[in-house]
Amino acid sequence: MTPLSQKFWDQRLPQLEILTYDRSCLQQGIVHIGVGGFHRSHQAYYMHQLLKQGKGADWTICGMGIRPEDQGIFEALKSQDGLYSLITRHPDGQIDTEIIGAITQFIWAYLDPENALEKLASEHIKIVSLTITEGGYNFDANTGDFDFSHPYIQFDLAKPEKPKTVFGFIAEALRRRMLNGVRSFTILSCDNIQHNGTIAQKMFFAFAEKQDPLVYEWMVENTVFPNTMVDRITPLTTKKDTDYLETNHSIKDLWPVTCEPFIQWIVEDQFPSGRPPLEEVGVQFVSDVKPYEKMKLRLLNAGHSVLGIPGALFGHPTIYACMEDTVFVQFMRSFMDEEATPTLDPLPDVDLTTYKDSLQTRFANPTIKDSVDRICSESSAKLPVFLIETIAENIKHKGQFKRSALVIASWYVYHKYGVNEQKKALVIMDNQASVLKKNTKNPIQFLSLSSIFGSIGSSPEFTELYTKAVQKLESGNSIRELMIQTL
Ligand code: CS2
Repeated sequence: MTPLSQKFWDQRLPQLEILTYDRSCLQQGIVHIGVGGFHRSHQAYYMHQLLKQGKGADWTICGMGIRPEDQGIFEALKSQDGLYSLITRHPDGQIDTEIIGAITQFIWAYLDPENALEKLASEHIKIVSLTITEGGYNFDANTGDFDFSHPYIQFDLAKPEKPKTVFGFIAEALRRRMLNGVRSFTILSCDNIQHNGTIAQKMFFAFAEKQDPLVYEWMVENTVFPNTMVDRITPLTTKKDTDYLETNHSIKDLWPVTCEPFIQWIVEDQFPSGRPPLEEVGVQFVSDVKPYEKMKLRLLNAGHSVLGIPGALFGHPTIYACMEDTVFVQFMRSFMDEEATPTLDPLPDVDLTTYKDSLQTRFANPTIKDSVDRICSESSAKLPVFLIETIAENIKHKGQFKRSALVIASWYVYHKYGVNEQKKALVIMDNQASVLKKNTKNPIQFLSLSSIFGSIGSSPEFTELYTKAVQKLESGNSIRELMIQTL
């Protein structure tokens, strides 16, 4: 068994694709904060494709982790010289395995903040990209404002030189760049948030304005935040993946990534300090990404939640299992057709029926066992983006919301009882889990969490459907039966 490392790369094992570029000649031009599975299956994969074409040598990625939880990825990438295996699973069973070389360093900023700041302040870094999750932007979904109350934010405001949060790191790095006469980097949000660049801009500006008005003014003049739409289904890595590599390729990889074959990245082309020529490998650069983002968030991501939350309650372990169940498929499709689609903006080059069909095919990929636990995780940050806005618009325009009301009802029951219909404990991973649980004394109290639900709780039509659904679930009806009734 060969542990994955640069030495391994140099051996160019015959059963893997021949590696065509010399990593010793590469420079870094990007810092990516939040190196999880998704970054590694998506942005780093695109960069790797570019490097294979002999392009983008100045644009490799320095990964960065800010949280204590980033220790695992730090240790894995450190011992593997930044390399990892990407296992792409096709619906027909074909599996492609590739060793990705685009991440050339990883800094665990939590352990070594000064090293991280030096890197971020370096003139070579032209882009700082982010996958810090929907919750990472630290805004109140109800007011849309930056939340200054978090103790780490307070710490960073008071002690700029030793930051703990992404806001503190970026502001301090930009302060150093400003003082040293180095151009700003572009901040590229790659999270599933509508107007992710615009939201990032608002949040980073709000923090900087409070911390250092000079930096804030400089950022307003110099720092650009393009919006992006990112897409590739990337389940959590399991033992099956590490075992697969060991058995089939004799590779010992501490943290490989597995994903579907589909990949898409649409980006607004605003990079005053330059960017890699990613159009060469299929990235689409457009002037306005917002309609694409909205389509993806309200169909793909919402589709996942619409399957995943009822699926968890029913006892389906994966999105694939939900797609094997025709009731779930019909429920999701009618949600997409009747509730989500009417809220979308026209996209001249996209046929929505084809897009929705393709989502169904992707969700039904039998080789991608995407767990409903992953989909349900952090729903308190996801639902405001994926679903609540759709509900709010349908309330306003007298559209349909009966399926969404059932999803919210199942989410209430999910938090209140913490077990599925077989009384098996649910795996609840949510930053807000205790707050949500505390607010399950009755269904109306749950909706009063306005930072999640906005004002949908003030609609009598919505609350009636939702509370009736909760009552039915609490009196022993199966979620699946209730789904059938909405079709
Ligand atoms: C998922 C996404 O987080 C979720 O609930 O919907 O991670 C989804 O798989 C990706 O956005 C696909 O691009």
